[in-house]
Amino acid sequence: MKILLVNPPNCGRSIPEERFGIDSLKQIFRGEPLALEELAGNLVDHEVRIVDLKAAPGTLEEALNRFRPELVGITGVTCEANTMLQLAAQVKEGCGAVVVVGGIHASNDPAFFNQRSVDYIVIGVGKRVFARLVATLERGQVPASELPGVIPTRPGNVIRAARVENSHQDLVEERPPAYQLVQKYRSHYRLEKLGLDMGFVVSAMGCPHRCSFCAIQGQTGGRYLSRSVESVIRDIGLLKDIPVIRFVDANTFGDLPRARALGRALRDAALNKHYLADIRSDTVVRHPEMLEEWKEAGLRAVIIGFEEISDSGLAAMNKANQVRSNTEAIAILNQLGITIVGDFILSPDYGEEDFDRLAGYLGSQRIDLPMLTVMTPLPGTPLYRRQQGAIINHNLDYYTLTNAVTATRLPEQRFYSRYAELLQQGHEHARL
Ligand code: B12
Ligand code: SF4
Repeated sequence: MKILLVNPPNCGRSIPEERFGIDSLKQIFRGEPLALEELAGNLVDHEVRIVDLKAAPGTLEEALNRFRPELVGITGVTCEANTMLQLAAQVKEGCGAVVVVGGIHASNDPAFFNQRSVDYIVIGVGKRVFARLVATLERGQVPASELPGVIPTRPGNVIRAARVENSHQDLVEERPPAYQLVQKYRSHYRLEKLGLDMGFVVSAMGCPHRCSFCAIQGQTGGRYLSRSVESVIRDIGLLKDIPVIRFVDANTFGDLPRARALGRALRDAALNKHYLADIRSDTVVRHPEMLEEWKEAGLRAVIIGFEEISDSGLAAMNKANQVRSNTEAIAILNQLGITIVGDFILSPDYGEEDFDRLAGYLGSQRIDLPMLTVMTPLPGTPLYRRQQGAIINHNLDYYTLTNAVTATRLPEQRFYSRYAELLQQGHEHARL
């Protein structure tokens, strides 16, 4: 079958820019579409292409005309969901191919895609089931609803998403991502700050924790699935001379024995690369020796969700962590010389004093690259269920985590000015 996999363009919108002319909060992100490469890696008997509209905006039409795909798969996060539907409509109009959507938004809010332009919604880790769906379609059968994680759309009717709990087999780790399919876009996947090429590798999916704002639970149906050390090393090898590898896992260290073994294997393999990985602060505090080994292996930077600077704030998010462990982790990582990318979540409820407190905390700690987002009730999360009634902006284009979609306590312009100021201060001496 001829299959085209589509990565949407950067399409998030920015309230501070549109209403108040503050353009420093609008962010453009880039990196390879690993979800699509993973899916393609398991479609061995088919002709598969990837079009990356983040790297080459406006090229879908040309790809449809040239390739005439029979099936098109579209990925995307929540702020891309509206655009995914537009792309689906463009596909239907352009070539009438079967349209399948998947990814983090589809997994958390499948009903959103119950539209005429979409034929199937895939939820959870789609790698195995997508190949089965394609095979079923190729045989000309109407895919039975028994394919776990595949929902045929029924526009105008309520669709029911059965709970999917993915297993290790869904990772199909014996089949590597088809990295070669994005070769022509490679020069776009750079770590701008360092001017170095960066490649993505997935070593685990899901997360064992349950933070109320986090959409990751929908990725695997709540399970934490880690891949074998051998398959991870193999994928890094496939990225050949790319010097920086970003593990795109929500939590690379969720299974300690595996994480330890992976660190040692990376060290022994001496691949001469730098690694970026996500870790929780409590893991750093409990296992500094493991971080030391990872540092030897090439760990350059960690991404940590510190989120809040009070224990009550962390508890309200069900973060199951404490400020003390955040601060201790920062000290340990500073001492080891591992760069810290630190995520913090500002509440729309922030007053002047809250901005002052956060500015004070950031000023007192050495966090190399603070990432500041605004608390956003993402569809499908426990936070969304709690705050649904308080949402004032339902347009998903704004769900980029840099807009307040519930009312701000401060006047909006003041909120965004202080947010922009904090970000500017944080990024003044940023390094990676
Ligand atoms: C790498 C990454 C990016 C890359 C994506 C590269 C690309 N696609 O071009 C870049 C840097 C561009 C990016 C950007 C953003 N990101 Co981002 N990103 C990630 C990250 C770290 C990993 C994603 C990944 O590659 N996973 C590995 C792949 C293999 O897993 P996967 O994507 O889930 O795909 C599997 C399944 O979902 C399924 N699947 C996926 N797509 C499809 C499609 C079909 C047809 C099928 C059948 C199946 C299927 O099969 C895949 C293989 O198993 C995640 C966090 C995480 N750990 O997941 C955040 C994450 C996805 N990003 C997030 C966000 C919010 C953003 C941004 C808005 C910026 C921000 N504030 O962080 C922007 C959005 C871009 C824009 N402005 O339009 C959120 C999304 C939450 C949500 N519900 O929207 C996440 C979950 C992180 C978080 N903070 O919670 N991101
Ligand atoms: S925020 Fe981090 S620790 Fe919490 S559930 Fe999401 S991935 Fe896991």
